[in-house]
Amino acid sequence: MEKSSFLRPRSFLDRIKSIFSSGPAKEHVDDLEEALIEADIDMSIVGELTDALKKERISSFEDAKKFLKGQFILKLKENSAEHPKHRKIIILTGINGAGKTTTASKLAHLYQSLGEKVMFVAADTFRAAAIEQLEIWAKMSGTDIVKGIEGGDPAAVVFDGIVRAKKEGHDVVIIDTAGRLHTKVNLMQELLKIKRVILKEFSEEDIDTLIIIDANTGKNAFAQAKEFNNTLKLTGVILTKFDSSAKGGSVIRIKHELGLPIKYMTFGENVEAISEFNPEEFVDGIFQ
Ligand SMILES: Nc1nc2c(ncn2[C@@H]2O[C@H](COP(=O)(O)OP(=O)(O)OP(=O)(O)O)[C@@H](O)[C@H]2O)c(=O)[nH]1
Ligand SMILES: [Mg+2]
Repeated sequence: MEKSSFLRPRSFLDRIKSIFSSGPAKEHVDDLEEALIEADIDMSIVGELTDALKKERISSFEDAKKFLKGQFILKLKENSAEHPKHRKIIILTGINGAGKTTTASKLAHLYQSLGEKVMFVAADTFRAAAIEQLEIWAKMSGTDIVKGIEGGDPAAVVFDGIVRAKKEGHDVVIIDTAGRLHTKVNLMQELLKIKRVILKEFSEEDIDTLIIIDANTGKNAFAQAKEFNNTLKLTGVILTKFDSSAKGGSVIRIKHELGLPIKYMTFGENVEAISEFNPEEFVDGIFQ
């Protein structure tokens, strides 16, 4: 997988530092643009930022850092006030190993602590271990679970789950799906089928379709979000593994270009290691 320069925050910062050590921003526009592009900032923002750096007559590294931090936070906060906590049905999607199943348990724990009745649907029928993984947590926490059999049709399991949730009055259904590459068309269509099945009983407004992205992913994070969004009309993103050394990726681009809210961040294997996404904390990580 590609690595972003956010993965090496020092190199991004070092570049900005060396640019400003040799004069004000207006003399180094090309270098600034290049540093921002390599940090995965999308082109539409890069022009805006370099123009502003020139106009504001920013000439020291400290001022540039402060300015860029403020701008990144602003971009991440754009239009994000009005999102509800969650909808009735949550589909967790994403590439292999991103943290979907772990996040399913964390979300269940979080919503249960708010007094909600939660149901899991173990729709990763690709791996028996995935069903067991969720079942262990379901047993421990007393969460209802609907599961299929290895090799079964995930959409059929989902249908069973939502019918039961409707009958038994669950507040939220958390659907764990098998990891898949965004480039595999047939596997992406399988997710669309899951969504269609849900639409037989619920409406689009009842469904949160989230992509789980490992926060250590670089440029590829944007490609993942874009493809999943094209197929599924995502409603948000969860970033995982904030506790590892690396930070970020194309998160600002995902937010700005695709307009997808970043809902939560996770920071450990413990079931409580989840919080609402915090733009300040995220940007601090980039500028560490
Ligand atoms: N350090 C850390 N590890 C995490 C976090 N979230 C998940 N993991 C670990 O990442 C690995 C993959 O997590 P899973 O939840 O199984 O990922 P998945 O997306 O369900 O994987 P597939 O079902 O195989 O696609 C596991 O070893 C998890 O313990 C996190 O926030 N921090
Ligand atoms: Mg899984």
